[in-house]
Amino acid sequence: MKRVLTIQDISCLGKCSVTVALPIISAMGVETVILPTAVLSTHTMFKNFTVKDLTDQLVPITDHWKSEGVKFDAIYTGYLGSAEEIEIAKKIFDEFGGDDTLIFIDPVMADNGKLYPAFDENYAKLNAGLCGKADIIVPNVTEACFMTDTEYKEEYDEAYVLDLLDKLSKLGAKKVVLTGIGLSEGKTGVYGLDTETGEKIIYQNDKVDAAYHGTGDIFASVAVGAITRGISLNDAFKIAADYTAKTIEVTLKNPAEPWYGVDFEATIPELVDTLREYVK
Ligand code: PXL
Repeated sequence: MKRVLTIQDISCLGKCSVTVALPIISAMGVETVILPTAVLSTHTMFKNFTVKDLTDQLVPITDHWKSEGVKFDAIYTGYLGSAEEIEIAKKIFDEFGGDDTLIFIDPVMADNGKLYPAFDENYAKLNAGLCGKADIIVPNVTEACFMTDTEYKEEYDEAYVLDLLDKLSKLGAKKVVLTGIGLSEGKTGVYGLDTETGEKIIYQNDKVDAAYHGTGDIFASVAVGAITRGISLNDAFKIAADYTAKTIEVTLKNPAEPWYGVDFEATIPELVDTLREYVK
């Protein structure tokens, strides 16, 4: 069985980061090892959330794994809590990475033109440095703008997307994939570039008109699970985009719709069925 390490926070309530990555990647038939960067009472969109930073635990935990000779097929990072944790993540890539280990970075720090409460512009620059060590990065437009000193635009054309991809490529990642890109009215999806071959990765599906927390983490987790199962990048991002859209749709139909996250638990069986079509 393939094994993924995911490095991100535990938000106890709020369905994001580890509480999404662990069930989804496991359901996709991939062992999921977690390295929690912090424990929060909820994600940071709630008021008065508590935080216990776990920076001082990361090195002892990974040193123990090292002594056990543990290897990972992929390392997937999401929400990291501090500048120091970004530096430690780089060291973990150096220690556990290599030709057989995919480094997948979702530089979670911002959305809708704004940084999340815990972060500043310096953090964004450090995240840009981290992305330089990745095989695949999946920023949204806001994160891409903060990492490349580009003006954020709510409405844009394809030239703007290509310019962002060009600037992201210069950070050093091998594949740069922008998420939440709508190339026409009512659509959303991914627009990516393989910086080595120049090949594009484009997928558009119907935009469901709702914004929920944690959907980026669901998208990234499915993509990581699919790629680790040997599915091509184009198919992996299609599966991830379709699953995320379907899950938002199902959540919207739930009369007791939780506003803090989506009902991915209800759609996991469909994800597993979809996977069977691709992995025999
Ligand atoms: O879904 C991204 C995310 C992860 N972890 C925490 C967050 C957020 C987004 O706000 O606050 C703690």
